[in-house]
Amino acid sequence: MSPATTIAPGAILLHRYLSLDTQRALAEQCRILMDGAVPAYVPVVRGGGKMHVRMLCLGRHWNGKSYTYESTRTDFDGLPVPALPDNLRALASECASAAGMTLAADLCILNHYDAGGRMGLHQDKDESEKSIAAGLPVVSVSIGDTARFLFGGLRRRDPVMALTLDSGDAFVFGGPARLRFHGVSRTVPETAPRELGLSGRFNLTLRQYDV
Ligand SMILES: O=C(O)CCC(=O)C(=O)O
Repeated sequence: MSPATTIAPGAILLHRYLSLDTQRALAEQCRILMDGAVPAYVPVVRGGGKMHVRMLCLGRHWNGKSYTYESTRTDFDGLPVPALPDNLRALASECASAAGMTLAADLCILNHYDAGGRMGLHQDKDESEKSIAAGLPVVSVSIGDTARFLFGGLRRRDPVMALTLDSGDAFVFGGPARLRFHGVSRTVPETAPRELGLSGRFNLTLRQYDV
């Protein structure tokens, strides 16, 4: 049983929650999904900037131009979003439960960070109003290289703490932490467990759009 550390009210870190075998299977599944018939891509967001990750949404597609969810990728290639695999839905609910919360995930944003990968401070607030009002958590699962994860407050200017997210970690933030700003300032190349045969870092954020 991996220890659950409360980082802030509603924000729980499950350090090394996933076994190496599970990490290996997930890394392989992520690779296959990202290079599949509906491949990952680098989103261009509203202001015209390119994100610094490759992204693939499952279950619902997050449109980086409109900041809304949709069933086809109208901001990119018009392809239908792939289904959310059952094992990822189950993983989300297991992690949420280990953190004392409940989640019936219906979507996942899967990102791959290469050596220069990062993500600016933002809130996850594009899920339904009901889901956010209920404080349903986001479950974030990390596989591969270690990341320097930034976790701030409810306002952009609030102080930010830096956490280390290692391969196999699950970070769950819901309830009063659901709308806290967060981001990734950098990844640490070559830190992924060798057994994964993985270059870079996968991060899966599992969310529940609807209540
Ligand atoms: O990669 C991470 O740890 C965070 C990802 C994230 O913030 C997001 O997908 O919204």
